Amino acid sequence: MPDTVHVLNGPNLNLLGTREPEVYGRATLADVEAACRAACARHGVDLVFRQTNHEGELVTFLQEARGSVGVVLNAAAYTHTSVAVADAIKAVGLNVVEVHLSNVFAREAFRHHSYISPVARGVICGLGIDGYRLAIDALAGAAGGRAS
Ligand code: CA2
Repeated sequence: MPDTVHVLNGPNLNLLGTREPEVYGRATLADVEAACRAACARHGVDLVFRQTNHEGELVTFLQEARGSVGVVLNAAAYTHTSVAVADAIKAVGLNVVEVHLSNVFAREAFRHHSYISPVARGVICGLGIDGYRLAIDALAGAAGGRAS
């Protein structure tokens, strides 16, 4: 069975490309998925791509990623609020790369704190949709692989 990368997206990211293009760009979530699918194909790994507006469902998605190569996680606003998501990352013991489209450190102060960063393998922010591809390269590439 081929290795799998999970790309998990949090609340409101289903609206990408419809509002605030100056902050989040013009790509839709379908465009993000296509870029992730192409990156995974280059590495010969399968992709599970999901989005949810519900905190508990994001926790379930993380639990369901057990056994995978790793998770690319844009938890959106739950990044800044959710102990439950951070606990799930610790509990599953997965390689998680935290991704944000925007540079959260150039924005409001409440976006500067992340519950996820301390339990993530790495963090990418401010590079738009390219951040997802770079995270997949890190997780699935020869150098990243199953590093813990
Ligand atoms: O920059 C990112 O990727 C964020 O994770 C996006 C979150 C935000 O709460 C984080 O601080 C940074 C918000 C996602 C909402 O997406 C929208 C898309 C289109 C229109 C409005 C919101």
